[in-house]
Amino acid sequence: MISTLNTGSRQRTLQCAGHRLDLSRPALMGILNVTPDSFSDGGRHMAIDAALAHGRRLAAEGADILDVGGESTRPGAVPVSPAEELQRVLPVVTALAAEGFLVSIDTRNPEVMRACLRAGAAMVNDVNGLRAPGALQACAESEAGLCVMHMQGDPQTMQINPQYLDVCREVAAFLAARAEVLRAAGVAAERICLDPGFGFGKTVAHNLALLRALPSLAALGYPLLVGLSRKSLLGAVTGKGPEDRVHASIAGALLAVQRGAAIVRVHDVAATHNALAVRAAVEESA
Ligand code: HH2
Repeated sequence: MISTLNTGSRQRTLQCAGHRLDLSRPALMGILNVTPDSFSDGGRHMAIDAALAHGRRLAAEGADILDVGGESTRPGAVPVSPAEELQRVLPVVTALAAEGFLVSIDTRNPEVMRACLRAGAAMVNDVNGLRAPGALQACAESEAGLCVMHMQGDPQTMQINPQYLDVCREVAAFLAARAEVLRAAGVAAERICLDPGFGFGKTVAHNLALLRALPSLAALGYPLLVGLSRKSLLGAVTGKGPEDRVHASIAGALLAVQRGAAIVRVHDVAATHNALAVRAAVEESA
């Protein structure tokens, strides 16, 4: 039996330090990778000026959150040291937060979390679900919004042979249990969102099953964040390489929102924003 802690009505906001993110309509998280090796945009925004310009462009195109990452977590990626990761992300987080943007730090590392929260990040996005020693403590003490993601294994080996008896039940149980741990550590429900972790220790069949099952994950009572943008699942379906998965990514974002996603994490903000505007026009005129 899957326990649901947050049994009240669906959360319509996510509290992220000084920002209250409106979730009465789908929110957009723009991806800003400051890495040499991310699977689709690695090396593009390594220079600080380029990263800041890209962040501002994503916001102008309609991103509600700027998700800054300094470590690729693509399958097979080699981990970077906390010092290296910090050197990449800290100037970018500091500058964009100072400009008033809602900045999220995409990290598994408690040291990076703490430094970025001090520098003005209002959200922590952890693909490891805040399971590293010290991660939960680093975040619980803050007022930041927290994204807890499901991942089977770790990035270096997770795609070798992912196995589940029932992927949807197992992911739901994991997310519900992590939300309970966060609540027990004093994190308010309004600060928590959950993510099934598309592509993180999952086959194409697992990813498709999870996409179909999003409504049952949304029923856990926390906002759902979904990241399908340019992922290999879309390559498997379309036969396209990462750069040519924009159209498939839009389809993925729309399907996710229709199935209950509150936040979609995307590379192609302008295109996704337009697609969601069409959806909103249809829904709101009904
Ligand atoms: N996917 C990636 C990174 N962070 N965070 C959340 N919450 N959900 C996701 O699905 C997710 C994530 C991987 O995508 P990307 O950042 O584009 O690539 P890389 O890890 O190679 O930098």
